[in-house]
Parts: sequence; C-alpha cells; structure tokens
Amino acid sequence: MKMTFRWYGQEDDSVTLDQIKQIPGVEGLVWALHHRLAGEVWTEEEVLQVKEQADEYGFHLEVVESINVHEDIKLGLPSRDRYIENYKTSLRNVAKVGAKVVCFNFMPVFDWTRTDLFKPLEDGSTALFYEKAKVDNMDPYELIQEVTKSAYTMPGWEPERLKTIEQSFKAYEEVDEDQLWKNLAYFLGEVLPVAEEEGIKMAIHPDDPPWSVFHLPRIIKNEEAIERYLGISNSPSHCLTLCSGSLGANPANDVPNIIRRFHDRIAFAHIRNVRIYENGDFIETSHRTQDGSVPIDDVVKAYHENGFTGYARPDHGRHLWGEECRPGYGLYDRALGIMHLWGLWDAYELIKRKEESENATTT
Ligand code: CS2
Ligand code: MN
Repeated sequence: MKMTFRWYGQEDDSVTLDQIKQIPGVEGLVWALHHRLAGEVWTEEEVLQVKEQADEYGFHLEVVESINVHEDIKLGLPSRDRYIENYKTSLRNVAKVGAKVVCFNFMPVFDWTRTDLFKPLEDGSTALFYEKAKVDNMDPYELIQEVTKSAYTMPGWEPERLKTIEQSFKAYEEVDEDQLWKNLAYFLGEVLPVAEEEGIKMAIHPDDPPWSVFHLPRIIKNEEAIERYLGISNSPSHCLTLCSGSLGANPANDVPNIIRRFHDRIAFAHIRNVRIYENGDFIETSHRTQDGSVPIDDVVKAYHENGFTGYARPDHGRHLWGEECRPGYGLYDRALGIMHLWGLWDAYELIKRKEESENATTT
C-alpha cells in the first residue's frame, strides 16, 4: 500500500507541503490542476510547475485526482470528440511528470453531494452530512444556495458551472442509465489506448452517494455495476478507484467483499468511514470501525491479505480542533486517518510474519 495525500495546491489548500511531509509514510501527492475546467487541456508548462513544488519535498505525482470529464462526453453530444481529444492531451502531459493513475468519475452534473458541510458531531467536531429527505424533496438550486452559503463550494457546484446547470438538467432528460453506460464505453474506447501507451491506469471513482440524486442517472453504485464496468475492456489501464465511504453509504454494499473480489483491478484506494442512519441520512466519521458503519478494519485486511501494492489515501476527514479548511480536507483528521490505516496495516503485517515463521518452524 503506497500512501498518498490529496493536495489542492499552494493557492487553494490550507494544508502546506511542510505539514504533509510530517505525516508518516506519505510518499506522494494526489493532485490536479483545480483551476482547469472539465474539457480544458492541462498544459505541459502547468503540470511542470506542480512537479517543481512536489520535488522540493520529495513527493511523487503518480496519482491525479481528477481529470474531470466534460458534461458533453457524459451526455454523448457531438461536441464530445473535441473534449475527448483534449482529455488525451492532458493524459499525455500528466504522464510527463510521472502520473501512473488518473482518477475520474462519470457522475452527471455533480460530484459528491452533501446537505451540510459542517454538521456537528457529538464530540464537538464537524463533518460532511447528507440528509436524504432534503435531497429527495428540495429543488437542487435551492439546496445549492443553502449548502454553499458558507465561503466554500462543493466540487461540481462552482459558480461558473451553476450558470449552466439548468441546461444540464434539461439535457439529462434524454439520457437514461443505459445511454450513460454507452457514453462511458465510448469515452473509454477513446482514452484507454492512450492511457495504455502512457502507462497510466484510468481509475473510475464510484458515485457518491451511490444512488440517483435529483432524478439524474447514476451508474457506478454497487458490485454488479463494477462487474459490468470492468467487462467493458480488457485493457490493463481499465481500473478502479475503490472508495469505501462512497460505496459504504449504502448498507447493501459489502465493501470488504467488493475489495476481495476486484482487488487486482483496484489502482487507488480511498479509505474512509460513514455512519448510516435508518432514514438514509449519513455523516462522515473518524476512520475507526466503531465510529461508523463501514468495517474499516476489514477493509484494510482485505487489501492486506491480497498484497495490495496500489495507492491509498484517507479521503475525507472531520474538521477538528477549530481547523479552518476545505470541507472534508483538513489536515488533522486525515493525518489521524493515515495513522489508523498504518496501525491496522502494520498489525496485519506482524500477524502474517508470525504465521509465516511459525509455519517455517513446524514444517
Ligand atoms: C471524493 C470525490 O466523494 C468522494 O469520496 O473522493 O470527491 C472524488 O474526489 C471524486 O469524485 C473523484 O473524481
Ligand atoms: Mn472517495
């Protein structure tokens, strides 16, 4: 397991590279050109700038999250080919700074959806919260206004995109899940050969939450969908980002089991916990199994027993000790999360070593 940490860049992240350097075992930054809109080319010059910053601290840039997919590609519009060409150019350019995994998602209109970015937990910290009744019953525009009234916005809810959101909703009236699958397959058919050439694994992130929101189609939701997804291509570049918190928001998803089944196609592991309530609400918690509904101890075990050598990151964290940060992306809880993941991993390593030496002495 190669540990990484998501960083939004010098201008946009409250967490500094000095701080990340002090978290044990972090070797690389999960990065992106966050100022680039979906569909735009990431230029060589810009990615080289990020490389310079990372080099100063000895971090690699092997994991990109995300090169976002333009809405026209998801909608299957004729203009998609232009954006796909730009995507290929971006892939070639990130390969120049050592990218080996590119995370992306295929969620219409929005990236992750929450109704409260700073919901208090009983311990006094705050965390990202999803209230099902609100998403089910509120007009998306009203909800966006309410959620983003703080200084922060959510990915996909940026002001420049909100202007076109009405149009996007209209366009999706013509696109059902089957059509979205076809558009995804078309996109992959184009980009996978380039990814292969460049030694990059394209790792799709599951939908968060893993169900339809605002009547938009969503397809990467469960084990069955992952199976269907992997069936699209045999390319070694055709891989997964396995997000325990996204899939884990639906109690029907047995996350450790999904990891055991698809481990050889998981290029990137997002590890975090969520606590699910009976009414369908959920809140993000500490990584510990006891604090949420996802058995993180067994998630790590599933990776460990399969000798997982891919990349991992702690994904989101709570906001602790008054930290001011991007929602879900503070320093403290993600650092605690990493230590928890290492603690589990090292314990499973120790058990394995002991078993091996016992076996060696008895045979
Ligand atoms: C996050 C996502 O929701 C999550 O679990 O990790 O925001 C993720 O960064 C993107 O959806 C990946 O494209
Ligand atoms: Mn994730």
